[in-house]
Amino acid sequence: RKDITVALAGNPNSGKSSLFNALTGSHQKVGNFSGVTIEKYEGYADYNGYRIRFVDLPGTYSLTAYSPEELVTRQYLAQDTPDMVINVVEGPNLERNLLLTTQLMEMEVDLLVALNMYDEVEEQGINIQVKQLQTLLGCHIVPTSATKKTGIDALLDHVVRVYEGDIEIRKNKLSFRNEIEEAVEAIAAELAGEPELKTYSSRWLAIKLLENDREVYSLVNRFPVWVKIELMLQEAIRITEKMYDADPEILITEDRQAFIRGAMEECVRQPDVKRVSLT
Ligand code: BGO
Repeated sequence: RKDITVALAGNPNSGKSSLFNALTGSHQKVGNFSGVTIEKYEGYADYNGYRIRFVDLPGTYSLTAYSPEELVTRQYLAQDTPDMVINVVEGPNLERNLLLTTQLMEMEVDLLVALNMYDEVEEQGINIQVKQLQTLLGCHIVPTSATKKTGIDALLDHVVRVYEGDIEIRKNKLSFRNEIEEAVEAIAAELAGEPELKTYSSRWLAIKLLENDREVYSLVNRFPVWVKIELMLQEAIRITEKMYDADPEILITEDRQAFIRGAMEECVRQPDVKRVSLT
């Protein structure tokens, strides 16, 4: 028997708990994430000779701001390094949910998207080009309905196939505008050489430093390479202030939003508004 560990991440109300229940049935226990009072639900599914262990992470809209839920999620992904992450997204509210998706892409985890509430997507007549969205996000997408229990086996099947490398997809990077992208890559290259940071994606650390993330600052500023990185950050700020009259943090947020808007335009058609008949 092979063990696979999968973390579930998603916005509050995306149907994450419902999906966790559908995946694990009665094989569940609850504990706490270390050091905090946030409950940690764990469970497993036995599927085709694999024991797939699921950890239900707290619901979050983002991995940027500071709430205990966001910190727990980040810490778990960076330090416990699950084999993959299923990002549960609310199909009818895709645009808002993709903000977290872009940030999971930045963490460079192996990602699968459960396009949940797909029953609602169909009922509302929303058209989602799943193949096209897969290419843009650089991960497989499985339509699910946690309440109608559809797509559950397909999801388990994808977990196994991604784990075994049977299905490949080119991980996609959300590229920022040139001035940011250059700074991200240069800083990431400096961080990549630090053995104590090796469970972290150096690209993610670089993005977070440019976003002024205090937690990542205090993680990184104790290493000798910090002296050089601090200068690189100052230089990035100088350049973006001059060119855009804005600091990198603002531009990174803008670029994420632009990516999401582009993805929505390319892949999602809302239903035609029905004419109200006046009889
Ligand atoms: C209520 N399809 C549909 N149609 N609904 C779903 C699906 C799905 O695939 N998945 C979940 N829901 P959570 P988080 C509710 O509880 O799992 C529904 O926060 C209600 N409750 O049933 O809790 C799910 O863990 C009264 O809805 O989400 C739940 O991510 C009236 O989405 C809600 C209507 O799911 C959130 C709905 C008393």
